[in-house]
Amino acid sequence: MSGPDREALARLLADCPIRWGHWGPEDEVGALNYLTPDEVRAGLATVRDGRTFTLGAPLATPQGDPVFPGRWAARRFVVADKAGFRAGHWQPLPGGLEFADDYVTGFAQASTHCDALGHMWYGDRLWNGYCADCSNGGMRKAGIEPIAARGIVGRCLLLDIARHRGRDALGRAETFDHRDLLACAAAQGVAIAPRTILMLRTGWLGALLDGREAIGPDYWEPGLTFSRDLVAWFDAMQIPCLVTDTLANETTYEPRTGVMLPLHGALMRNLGVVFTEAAFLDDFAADCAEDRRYEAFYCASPIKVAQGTGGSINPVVLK
Ligand code: UVW
Repeated sequence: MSGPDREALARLLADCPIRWGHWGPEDEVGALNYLTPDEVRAGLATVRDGRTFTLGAPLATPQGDPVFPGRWAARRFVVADKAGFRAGHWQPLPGGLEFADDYVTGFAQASTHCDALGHMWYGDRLWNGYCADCSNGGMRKAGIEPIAARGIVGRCLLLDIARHRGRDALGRAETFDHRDLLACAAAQGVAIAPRTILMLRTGWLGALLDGREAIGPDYWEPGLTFSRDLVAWFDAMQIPCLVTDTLANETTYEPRTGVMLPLHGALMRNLGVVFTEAAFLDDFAADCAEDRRYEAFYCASPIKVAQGTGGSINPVVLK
């Protein structure tokens, strides 16, 4: 696909709502402000039998992690292990204690992760109007630390788009929008309440992890597709956080203009919606399909990378 001009995204989003200043000039957590103590209690009220699910995909796997093309997977290097003690590279601590140590390196946006609000921008302004030069040498504004300090806690709702379409997983470039979310919710017998942490399952990550999908040079993922109505819906519903089982939380290109990742601009930069990507939703989704309960309590916090653009996250969901 040939690239659109550099102003195409700004034109596409020209009439979309922007929430800069809504939570004051110093805000760095955006729509997470919607997750008030009342919302946390509403989330807790969904918990009935104490079953728990974690959504983190493996990190630093030998076969390579789910990462967007252009990034590379996290790597783990063994620094200390029993073999090292046997070979005399390491000496036991006084008293005899031995240890295993790892060194892990990789992109903040590798495998399951949460994006800082300043992670992507256009027109030299990032979330809340901060100058994009705040990103120089580390995110001095709208980095991941304020999100990690606050945590992402509230009521979540799984919308299982793949199951709703009668499939294990959506295909390459397959799209859906807010009307599909409403139809899926209706089919699941649940209403989408305002201020809900939205979890959208495409089945894509499960397919990748078991080898039915691959990230090739013509990668184009399934997911939400941009429209002004969709952005207005997210704004009106006060969605604090979007969680999906794809790498970018949206289909890679806006089909009519070829603009890449417009919802990163419209939702993350302009509305302050926090993105959690590459979450493994299949086990939780199977449970929801069985008991027909799609709402749950969601509790997560990314790792606190100093001035980071994002951080690994392993959300815990309770039913
Ligand atoms: C992409 O993969 C581009 O998404 P993000 O950078 O938001 O993780």
